[in-house]
Amino acid sequence: MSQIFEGSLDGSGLRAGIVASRFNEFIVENLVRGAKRGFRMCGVPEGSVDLAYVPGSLELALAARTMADSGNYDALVCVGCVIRGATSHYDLVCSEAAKGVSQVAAQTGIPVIFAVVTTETIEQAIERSGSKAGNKGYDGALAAVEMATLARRFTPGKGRRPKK
Ligand code: INI
Repeated sequence: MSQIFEGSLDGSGLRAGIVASRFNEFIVENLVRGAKRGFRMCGVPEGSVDLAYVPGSLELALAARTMADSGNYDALVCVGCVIRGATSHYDLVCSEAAKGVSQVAAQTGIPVIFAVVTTETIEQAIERSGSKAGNKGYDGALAAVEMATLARRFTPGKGRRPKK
């Protein structure tokens, strides 16, 4: 019979990193808090969650790459905020940031989650960073744990079933 593989939200034993942009810091700090809460909820101890700051969302990917290459992390979450009303190059920042982060994941094999709030208005950004539309940092942490635990299913000695 074919097999079905799934990750879980049991983050015990995982080492995680949060990469946070300082741009729109008043929003991003709520995403950082959300991401920390998400990891805590999944049983990742506080001491196993590192935090790195970068100037803006365009720098998230490089810092994530450096952290991924260190070999110290099972999963990373990138948090940031891009608001259309506040920038003339909104589309460029969003697409380059997203592309960069997904490339790091693909190139390193480590889950790197894009938890950047991209909105038309400040009000929408507030909604997605802990008020009525949830917290993208929290969601990102859960996605990171699910992806890291999924990866473990394929790692020898950590849950992979031998081929018959
Ligand atoms: N960075 C963001 O994270 N959000 C933004 O809304 C934003 N705007 O408005 O331009 C932004 N720009 C900075 C960019 O990410 C880089 O830090 C900067 O261009 C230096 O490389």
